[in-house]
Amino acid sequence: MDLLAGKTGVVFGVANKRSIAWAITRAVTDAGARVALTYQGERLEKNVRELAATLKDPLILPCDVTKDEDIDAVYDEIGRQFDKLDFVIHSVAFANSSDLEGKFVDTPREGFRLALDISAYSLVAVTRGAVRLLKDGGSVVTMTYLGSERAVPGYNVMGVAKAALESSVRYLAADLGEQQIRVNAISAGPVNTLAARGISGFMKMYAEFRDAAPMKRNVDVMEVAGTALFLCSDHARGITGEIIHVDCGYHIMGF
Ligand code: NAD
Ligand code: 0WE
Repeated sequence: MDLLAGKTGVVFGVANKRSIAWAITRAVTDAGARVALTYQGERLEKNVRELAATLKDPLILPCDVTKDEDIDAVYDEIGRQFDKLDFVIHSVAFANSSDLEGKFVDTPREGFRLALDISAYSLVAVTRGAVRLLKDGGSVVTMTYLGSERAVPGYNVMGVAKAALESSVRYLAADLGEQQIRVNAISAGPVNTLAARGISGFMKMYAEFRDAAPMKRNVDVMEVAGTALFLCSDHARGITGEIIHVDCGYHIMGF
């Protein structure tokens, strides 16, 4: 069942084997796709190259999403190596750790700017760069979290960035629909990635999420990856501008 046979994609946001982006990479490559992976900086290059060694014909490129010239270079090289692109996975977020604790009201201007640049504007930039290569239309998928819709203690400026990201999904979907380019987000429940584990109180929240969710369990990262695979496939060809919750039903509950 090669859902993505003959398709090509680019994945932004693999840092290590626990990254949601890596789970998505495995799902789409298992389904027959060829991918380009980008890594944030030299610190992560070795990691990403080791992971990519398990893939068939991967392309590995550096990209700091705060740099327009990096994004341009990624698409120039993809244009040279792949004829065209069919999907883009955006799985990138960052806020200063000092802004993910304490009160949101104390967020400094620079912390706000940084979080929104990396976590929201970057979707606009990587989508715009991809358009010329998404010749037959395609699918852009980004990752979000419930903290965009609700005030989750500690998520703070990341919640504001995710609200901007989700709104960007709708405006991008409106702009690019005519070209059959679909833009959607997956709102995942807490996933035990290395980044998440670095957040104080994450494990406690992870356990409380499980008890409150209708399904009484946490989300498995492969459930998120499966949804991304679906969104990249022709089965989702009528879906754009959507935020799909993959959270074992957590968000439907009052308390
Ligand atoms: P992760 O740390 O594995 O992934 C985050 C990625 O962002 C890393 O690969 C990092 O290199 C990249 N990144 C940060 N700054 C960058 C920059 N300037 N340029 C390029 N790349 C940069 O953690 P993850 O949990 O897999 O997060 C992936 C996405 O999923 C994020 O958008 C996150 O908000 C979202 N998400 C995570 C969870 C969770 O609980 N883990 C839940 C819902 C949504
Ligand atoms: O989007 C996220 C976290 C993204 C993230 C993680 C870090 C850790 C390291 C962004 N920036 C940084 N900066 C760092 O220095 N999630 C959805 C996971 C998450 O983070 C939380 C959560 C959940 C869930 C923070 C507080 C409360 C809940």
